[in-house]
Amino acid sequence: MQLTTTRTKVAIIGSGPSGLLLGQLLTNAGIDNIIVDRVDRKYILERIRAGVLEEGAVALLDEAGAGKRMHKEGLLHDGIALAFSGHTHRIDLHALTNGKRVMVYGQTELTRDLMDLREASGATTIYNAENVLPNDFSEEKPYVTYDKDGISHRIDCDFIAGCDGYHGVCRSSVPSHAITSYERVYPFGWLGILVEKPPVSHELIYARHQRGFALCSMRSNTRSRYYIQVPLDDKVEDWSDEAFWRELKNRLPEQAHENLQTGASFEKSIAPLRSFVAEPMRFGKLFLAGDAAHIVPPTGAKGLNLAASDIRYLFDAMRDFYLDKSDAGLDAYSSRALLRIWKAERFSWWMTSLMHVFPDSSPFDQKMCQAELEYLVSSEAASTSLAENYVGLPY
Ligand code: RFL
Ligand code: PHB
Repeated sequence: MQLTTTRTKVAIIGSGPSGLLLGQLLTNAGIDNIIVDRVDRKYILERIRAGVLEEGAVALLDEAGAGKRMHKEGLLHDGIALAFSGHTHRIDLHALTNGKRVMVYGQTELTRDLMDLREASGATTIYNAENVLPNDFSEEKPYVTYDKDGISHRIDCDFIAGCDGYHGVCRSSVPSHAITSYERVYPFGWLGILVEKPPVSHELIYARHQRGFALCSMRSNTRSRYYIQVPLDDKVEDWSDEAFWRELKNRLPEQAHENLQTGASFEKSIAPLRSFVAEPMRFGKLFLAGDAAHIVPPTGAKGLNLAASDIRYLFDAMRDFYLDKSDAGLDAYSSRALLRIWKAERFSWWMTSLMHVFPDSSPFDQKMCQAELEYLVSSEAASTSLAENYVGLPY
């Protein structure tokens, strides 16, 4: 097979939010980089995922120059609601955190903005690359290889950024003795739908009911995103729209029913829930970031936000290396990132444990959840703890 060789400073594997954000920040700083992804732009933009951004993620997108449409079309939220025992309780995020809020803006839109910006800046992205592999990252001269259109390609680089998600090739290329994984798999998944109807409420509702968890979210004032907890072996095909709406209604307090506008869904999927962390996040010249290094269950809305904080640390470290000839940020990257990651893992695990019904939970366990929820909404200290985690811990 024919072979081509190119050179760049940073080879980025993965064109999701982590890879695109890092690429844009590097490009803006004059540090050249190439992004390689195994699928194409259209495929990436069809993955419906996150919806809630912390202020730190919003600031980073602004710094990258990708915030214009987000500020125009995104929705700023000052609170969330917790629903249980037939009632809804508002958590005033804004008041409890000295004025912080979250931005509701779909991951799909944010990814599109970053892709458009990259295209406009002329930086290289290779889509539909096959057999992508990080090589020699424990040596001085790492490189990435891939095949495309019958030609083998090699990218020589200074660093490889592994931004290729949970199922990517970077983490699995690390020898098993050099990496430690921590994992919890939850015994349920989330069935999510998108529907072209106004949201049931102008703020998100997280509901715990004896039949299971439900979440009312949105993408805009006219497009809603709803989720319900389902058993792991349920199939999307088993869930008609009618069955979904019936089950969602069952799990929401009655006062929410009259505002719930139902209709035909245009996307429906089931996501499993998992907590996962791989340590460390640096292996010589290879740096893992985002879902490649860690997964949280979506209950705390932290996955994309953690990807953003990893990129904050990694970009700063690479900029200091190239512009100030300092290794300090690169050396500290893994431990700095993991400190924040574990706190978000704890919050996401706690929210998930509190809001879901576990198949093996005893009547005692159920009472504990009930008591904790009552405490959460009646104690300012407890509500503040939830609020400061939800809006995002400092970077
Ligand atoms: P991604 O988005 O998975 O992108 C990885 C990219 O790498 C490519 N890739 C490869 N490329 C080359 N060679 C290979 N061998 C490759 N293997 C993979 C893939 O094609 C892809 O383009 O990881 P990234 O960039 O780290 O971004 C992480 C976020 O996508 C993720 O954390 C969030 O979506 C999680 N998440 C949420 N996060 C939030 O902060 N707030 C939320 O409200 C929220 N809700 C959610 C979520 C995730 C969900 N699902 C389905 C997992 C709701 C759901 C339902
Ligand atoms: C979403 O809108 O997709 C969403 C919002 C909040 C979450 C998880 C997902 O906690």
